[in-house]
Amino acid sequence: MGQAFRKLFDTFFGNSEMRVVMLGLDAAGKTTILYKLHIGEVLSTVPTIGFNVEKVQYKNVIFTVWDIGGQGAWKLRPLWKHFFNNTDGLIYVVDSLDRERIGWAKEQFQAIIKDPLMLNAVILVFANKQDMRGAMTPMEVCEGLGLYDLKNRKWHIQGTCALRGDGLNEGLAWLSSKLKEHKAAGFSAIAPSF
Ligand SMILES: Nc1nc2c(ncn2[C@@H]2O[C@H](COP(=O)(O)OP(=O)(O)OP(=O)(O)O)[C@@H](O)[C@H]2O)c(=O)[nH]1
Ligand SMILES: [Mg+2]
Repeated sequence: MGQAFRKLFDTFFGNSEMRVVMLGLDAAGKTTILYKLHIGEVLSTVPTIGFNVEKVQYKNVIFTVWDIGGQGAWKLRPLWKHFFNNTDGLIYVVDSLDRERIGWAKEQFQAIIKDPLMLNAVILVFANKQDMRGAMTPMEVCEGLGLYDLKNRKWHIQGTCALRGDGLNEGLAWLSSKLKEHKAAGFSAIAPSF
């Protein structure tokens, strides 16, 4: 799994730096995914700002995960933009079993992708926990998040089981090819205005 992923990145990315941000409600499976990728040591920090940050760098690709699902972090929303700086790709992870909170996941997702610093980011959604009985299908997650209504955005949804690693490579293959196209077309993440 880790090997295949490494090969994929070696093939797709040159030397330009890529920033991929992984977000989603608590318990969606973000940390599990990060570890499953085996791309490097996961550095975990709890900044004074109030939410946990995990970081992995593999060559020129920096993956950052923020746990911003909690109510406390939601209140700190105005500060998020400082972390969206130079984001090329967004991975949004959904717990497909959590039907009750799909509305909350949508609200958070829509707020994130509408942030001016995220407007050029390509969007990969992981409909995670597909191994669980009663899980929403990727199509249901798609509807739940309002993905069909997105205009002028590059997005893709992938069913995953992070525990087994199913779907992760497929999703990341899509992401890396889109990021490559994006960079080739001259898109770049918008610099933040502080
Ligand atoms: N059945 C199943 N369980 C999963 C899957 N992915 C993650 N989990 C479990 O879900 C729980 C939460 O996973 P985490 O990776 O800690 O989730 P997180 O998004 O990092 O959560 P926070 O750090 O609390 O925001 C753990 O008990 C995982 O083992 C999956 O694909 N299937
Ligand atoms: Mg976590």
